[in-house]
Amino acid sequence: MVLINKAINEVTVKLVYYGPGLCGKTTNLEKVYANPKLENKGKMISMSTETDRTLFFDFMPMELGTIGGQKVRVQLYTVPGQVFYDATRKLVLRGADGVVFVADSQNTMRDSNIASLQNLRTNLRLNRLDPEKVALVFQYNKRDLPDVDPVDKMNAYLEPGSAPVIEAAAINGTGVTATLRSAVARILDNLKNQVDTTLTEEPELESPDLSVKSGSIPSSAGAPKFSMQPPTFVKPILADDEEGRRAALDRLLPFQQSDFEGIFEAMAGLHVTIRLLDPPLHEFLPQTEGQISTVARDMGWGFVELRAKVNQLHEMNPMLGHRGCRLGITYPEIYEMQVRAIFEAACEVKQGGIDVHPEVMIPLVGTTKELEITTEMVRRVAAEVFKERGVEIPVVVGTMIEIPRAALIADELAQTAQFFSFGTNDLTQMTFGYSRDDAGSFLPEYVEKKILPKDPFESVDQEGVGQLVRLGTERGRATNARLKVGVCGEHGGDPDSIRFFRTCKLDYVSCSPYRVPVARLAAAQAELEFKAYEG
Ligand SMILES: Nc1nc2c(ncn2[C@@H]2O[C@H](COP(=O)(O)OP(=O)(O)OP(=O)(O)O)[C@@H](O)[C@H]2O)c(=O)[nH]1
Ligand SMILES: [Mg+2]
Repeated sequence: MVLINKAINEVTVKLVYYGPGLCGKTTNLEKVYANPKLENKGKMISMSTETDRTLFFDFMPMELGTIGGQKVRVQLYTVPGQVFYDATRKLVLRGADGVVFVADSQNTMRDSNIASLQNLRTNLRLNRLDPEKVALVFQYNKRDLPDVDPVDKMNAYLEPGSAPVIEAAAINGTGVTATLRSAVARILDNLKNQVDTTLTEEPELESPDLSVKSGSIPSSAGAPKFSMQPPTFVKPILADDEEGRRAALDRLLPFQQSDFEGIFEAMAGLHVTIRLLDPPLHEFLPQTEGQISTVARDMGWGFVELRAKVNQLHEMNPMLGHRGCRLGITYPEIYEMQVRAIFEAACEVKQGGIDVHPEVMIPLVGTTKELEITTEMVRRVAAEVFKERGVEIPVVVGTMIEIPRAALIADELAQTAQFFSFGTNDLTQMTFGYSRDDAGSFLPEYVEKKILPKDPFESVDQEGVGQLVRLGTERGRATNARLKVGVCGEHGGDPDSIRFFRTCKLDYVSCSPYRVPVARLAAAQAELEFKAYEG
């Protein structure tokens, strides 16, 4: 909302930087802040998580001097890009006069850019702002990287229409000021032409419901309900001994429990699959010197001390390192805390009159022993909670099948697991021996040279990885005919892969919320096709 102070001929406008996670919104503001040519800036206020991801917003007021006889003040905001911060994004957009949509130009970010732009439009409407009229500027960021899509290609999928498009490498400061100027110019144009940016028709009251109704929710992705920064797994992992870990985990427990309660309430009686902590260690650890010093201050450690600890935990191949059930077995208190949080939450919600069906999923299992140890732990902790609370809930434990060895021994795993979920991202990575994070340097050429028909991380490799899915399912069901089997990962939203999974007789696919509509349609089509075929 433009604030005009006629007495001193001054206007204040609100400009929001929007875009997918890690596209560079905060970096834009930091570069504006650091640019000595842009004078009269207020202090930049950032509220971020320990890993520098935006938690609420970044904010910086600045004066742009006199434009067209009017003194112009701009309030710059960013939103948190991570998918689950939607409520905050909506709030920050309130009263925006202009939006810079920062797209991440890397070719792997296409879907995230599209989803974020769609989410921007929805949230503008929910704030009674007309997406067609609010001053909008597109910034295609990270042009310095090698794997970026050409501008034409991005234009084709983002359809900026008449909105200006500015190429940028915010990290070097390139395009940052041009973006800001362009956005402010658009806002002032609107002002001059007296464009009313409020929506004339009634907005849909709720954003379209894209929630996965029975999906797997990584248990580290907590919906933010708190006005303070919640603790994270960084402290338990950095702690020197079990006692230190337990103390840090005790602080984390209420946050996890509260997240699970929210999830169970929202799912109201539907099955909820919760994967225990899975990401590789380095995703929790501070990386840059700035991050290390923030965490050190927070933990009351010395910088050098913490840096040494981080170095000690450094792994050469984190995706193949100390993660998933390996972490859960060597630091059992981590999984115990998560399981306690799940069942405390389940009991609480059930006592409140809502039916709950939690299913606990163990990640990265490669041997029967790993599954047996973790399953026993889940059942033991759940039983403790039930005894303390006087409530009983069925305990269902299953496993991810994402290590090729797990697919091969699926018959044995099915003696313990009550369900399987093929994690086809990791399964693809480990079957091909391609690091998913590094394959961008050769996969496009492989596809171009027809060495591979498609990027196997986008559409499942039916010939190789698919064989493991089929075989794992058959072997698992040979032990337990009623075994529920599904798939989770990017492939769960890819129509060709979904059709293939149907031929393997999988029960469900799980995918990111934005892919749910496509996945549902593809699953329905596959079902009809096979019904017709099978007569
Ligand atoms: N190579 C390259 N990296 C960039 C560029 N802009 C930002 N980055 C990097 O991308 C990462 C994310 O940048 P941020 O500015 O924190 O992203 P954000 O959009 O604020 O992310 P969230 O708010 O946490 O979703 C950081 O490591 C930046 O250094 C760029 O132009 N080129
Ligand atoms: Mg940010």
